[in-house]
Amino acid sequence: MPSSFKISRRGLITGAAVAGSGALLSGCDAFDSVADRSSGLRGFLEGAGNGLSYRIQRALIGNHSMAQEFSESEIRQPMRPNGVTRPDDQTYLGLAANGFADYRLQIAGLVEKPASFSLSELMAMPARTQVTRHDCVEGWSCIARWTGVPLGHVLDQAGVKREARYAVFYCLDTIERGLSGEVKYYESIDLVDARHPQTILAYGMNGQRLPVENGAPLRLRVERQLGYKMAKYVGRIELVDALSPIALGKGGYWEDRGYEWYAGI
Ligand SMILES: Nc1nc2c(c(=O)[nH]1)N[C@H]1C(S)=C(S)[C@@H](COP(=O)(O)O)O[C@H]1N2
Ligand SMILES: [Mo]
Repeated sequence: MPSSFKISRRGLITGAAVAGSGALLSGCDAFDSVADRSSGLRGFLEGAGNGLSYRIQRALIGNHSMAQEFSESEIRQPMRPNGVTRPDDQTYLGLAANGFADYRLQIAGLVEKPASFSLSELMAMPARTQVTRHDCVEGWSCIARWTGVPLGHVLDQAGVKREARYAVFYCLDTIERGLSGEVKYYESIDLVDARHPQTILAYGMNGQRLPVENGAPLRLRVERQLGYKMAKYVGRIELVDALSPIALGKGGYWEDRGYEWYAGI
């Protein structure tokens, strides 16, 4: 991604977020070499059109390759929060005030039976813990230990219809307040990534409840892609057959502002 793009993105982020990210930048390392965005393969992939990049990556890494996992000793703490870190939405604040006891994750769209799950129901489902590296497009990485329920398991509870191709994540936080109104964060992945064994809805981080900064009560981990794909504060997951009808049509808040939809690492 050209550096001019990074600058334009920083320009889009409003005051507090910029101040916060600057202050915390030293808490995490720059990209590890494997994720170096200027590396030959990486640059080649990013230079390609988005659809082409997606197909090449799928061909190169396959549908089932695993993201690298690390040992506990490699955890760099604290996990650096980024983007929205303290949602001020009334609905969210109400849920947070009550320790998310009234939170329910909604599963809707192209499913056999729309469903909703409380946090304790999600925590009672099969759990997976993984120590993985989070790479933000801004050029820093963190390693943290994530615990959650495999997304595939949750989707199976609702029964995904055959025609569904993508899972869209609607978040509880407002990322943008502008002249054209308020925008809550949203993201999407395809069902290959949704059913990948390392794709989890995380409620735990580094052995604790997921902090508000990092997306409490529930955030997506999709380990083969960049940080902006990993929706925090997930309130609703909708199964769809196309992304074009959603918001500005590119499948995510940052994608609608120029980022690639398939943000493979
Ligand atoms: N709901 C929501 N999810 C989000 C964001 C956000 O602002 N709101 N920022 C994204 C970006 S750019 C990154 S790098 C990661 C940051 O996750 P962290 O705060 O746990 O470091 O969350 C991603 N998911
Ligand atoms: Mo990011």
